[in-house]
Amino acid sequence: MERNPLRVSFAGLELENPTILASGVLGYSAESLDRVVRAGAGAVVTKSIGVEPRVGYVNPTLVQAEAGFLNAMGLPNPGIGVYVQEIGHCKTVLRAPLVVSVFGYSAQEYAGVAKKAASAGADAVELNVSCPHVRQTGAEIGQDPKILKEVVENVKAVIDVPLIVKLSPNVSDIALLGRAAVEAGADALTAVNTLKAVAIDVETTRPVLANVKGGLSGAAVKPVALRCVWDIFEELPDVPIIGCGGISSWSDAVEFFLAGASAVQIGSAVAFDEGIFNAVNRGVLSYLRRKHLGSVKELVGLAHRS
Ligand code: RRO
Repeated sequence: MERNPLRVSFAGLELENPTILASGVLGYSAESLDRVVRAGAGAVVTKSIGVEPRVGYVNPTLVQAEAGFLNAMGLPNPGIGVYVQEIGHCKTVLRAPLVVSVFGYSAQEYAGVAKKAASAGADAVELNVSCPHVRQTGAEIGQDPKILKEVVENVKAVIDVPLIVKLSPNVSDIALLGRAAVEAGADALTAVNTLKAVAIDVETTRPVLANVKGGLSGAAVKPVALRCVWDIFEELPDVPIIGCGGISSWSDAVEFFLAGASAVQIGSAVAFDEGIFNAVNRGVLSYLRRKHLGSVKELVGLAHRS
C-alpha cells in the first residue's frame, strides 16, 4: 500500500495529516469537533477547560481587526467535572486524536484537570499557559520560567499521554520559555497563542471589547508566529513544534514546516471556511510532489539549513 506523505508522528501522536484545529475556535462538543475532522483535520484541540465552570466575559468579546480577529472570551467553559462525559462521547465519535486544552490558577489545578482529561480518554493534553488577558492564569504563568516549570512538572507527574505546552508570543525570549517547558517534561510545544492587543471605537471613544484588552489572531500575526517557531527551532531542534498563527493556505503551512514546525494548528481561518483543512492538505501534498519529497517531515526546519 502507498505510504501517505501527509502522515505525521511526533511526541507519541500519529496524525493522518499535519493540520489541527486550534483551541478555542469550535468549542468542546463532539459534534462540532467531528465536523472539523470530517472536513479534513488531522487532530482537534478543545477550548480550554478548567476546574470550575466559567461564563467568560460579557459582550463584546470578538471584533474583526485589520487582518484577523481580536477576542477576549474570558475562558468560558463547563468545567472538567461535566466535560469528562463529553470527552467520552468524543472518543466514540472522532476519527482523529483529541487534544484537551487545560488551564488552571495553580500548578495543582492544572494537574487535577489534566489528570481527569487524560483518564477520560484525551489522546494528549495541551496546557494553556498563554491566554493574554485572563488574570492569574495564562500568560502570567507562561511568561515566568520558574512558574511554568512548576506547572509542567506537576502535570507531567500525573498524566501518561503526550503533554503539549502552548506558548505566548507576548514575551521577549520565547525560546527560553520553550526550554523551561521541555526541561520540565513537555513533549511538544505549540507556538503561539494570540498577541495582546486593543481596538478602540472612535464614535463611542471607548475600547471595543468589554474587557478592553484581547488576543489578536489571523493573518496579522503570521509573521510573528513564524518567527517564534523559528526561534524555538534554533534553540530546540529536536523538540516537536506545532505552529499556530494566521495559517490560511497551504503555503502558509509550508512556511511553518520550513521554519521548524512538525504540524500546524488552524484557528481564525476556520471562521471563513471549514474546508480549509482539506484545502491545506491538498496543497501541501501537491507541493511535496512538485518538490519530489516523500513526507512533511522532510520539510521540517529546512529553511535553517545553509
Ligand atoms: O478565552 C479567551 O479569551 C482566550 C484564551 Br483562553 C486564549 O488562550 N487565547 C485567546 O486569545 N482568548
